[in-house]
Amino acid sequence: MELFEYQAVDFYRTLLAEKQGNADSKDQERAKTMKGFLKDQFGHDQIEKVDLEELKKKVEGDGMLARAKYRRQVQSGFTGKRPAIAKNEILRQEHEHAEFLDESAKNEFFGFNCLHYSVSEASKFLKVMILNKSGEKCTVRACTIDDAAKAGEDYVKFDEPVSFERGEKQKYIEIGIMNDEEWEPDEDFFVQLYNAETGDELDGQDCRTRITIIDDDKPGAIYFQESKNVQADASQKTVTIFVERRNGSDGLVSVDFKTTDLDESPNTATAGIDYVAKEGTLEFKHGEILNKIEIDIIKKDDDEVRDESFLVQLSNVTPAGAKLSKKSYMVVNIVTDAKAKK
Ligand SMILES: [Ca+2]
Ligand SMILES: [Ca+2]
Ligand SMILES: [Ca+2]
Repeated sequence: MELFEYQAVDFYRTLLAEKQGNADSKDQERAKTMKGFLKDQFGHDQIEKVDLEELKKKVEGDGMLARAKYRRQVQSGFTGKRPAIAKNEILRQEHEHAEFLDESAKNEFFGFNCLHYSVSEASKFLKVMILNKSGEKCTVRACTIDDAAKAGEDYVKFDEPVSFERGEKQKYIEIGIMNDEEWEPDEDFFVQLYNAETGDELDGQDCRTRITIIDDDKPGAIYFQESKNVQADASQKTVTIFVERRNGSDGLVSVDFKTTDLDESPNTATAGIDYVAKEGTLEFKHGEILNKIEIDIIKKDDDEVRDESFLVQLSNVTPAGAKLSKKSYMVVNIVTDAKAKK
């Protein structure tokens, strides 16, 4: 990161120039980065309120650690871009750290050191650190709160007093994470700290931490098995169209299907005359990769030579994580002699 080629005085020069409207576009870029750093280190971005010696410490001297952490935080920032994850992969990550909060925004006695964790669904548990800032013997209550992630479905409810001995400045609690086979979006819940005696929610931005559960299930994509048209022999009672699930078979996936006449041409098969219209929903249970649609063909005089087509259309795949092939329809061709036609 370019920021740390700068000295503390560069912050003053650049940001004051910007305030006076004397910054060119390159300086404005720089100013933006510097302000981000100030906000994280001081809780605001007003350079005139920052003590030069303080800033020097952060930028040049013993601020090495703060800078490294800032850099790490920026790089691992959870900006909606989820990590790619394999099925059953264990992944536990920390994102925002409370040390970047302004002291006045924090609770005096208790707090989380990490304000946002992410954990993969297969991780079984997540350890969350609670700080006892006074170091005295004391108790705080920690309790989970649902957001999109629900206790009993996605994680194990936690609601317990956490006690510290004198001198014990931190402690981990363990939150159970529940695994399943169904695709879901990534979902959040919170852990909040409360006064152990009164039950009041504790003030301070570091008294609540967010946990994102990262889904690891691959519901796959739905395709017709046949890549060309399906040939249906006119002598048969039914024609079978196979539908496959590829690139994953986790959880329940469903897809709607419906027969449709093509057009008005003589080679169009007409529902009710040439075949029996049908619509419905195919369900692929967990692990299932093959399904079929059966459509009845209406019998004609033996001497009628047949060559007529209709469509089977797929639509509405669920859940949202499952995909549908670009080719979502199949042409079914009813012919007098399917073998000869092939
Ligand atoms: Ca789940
Ligand atoms: Ca899973
Ligand atoms: Ca899942």
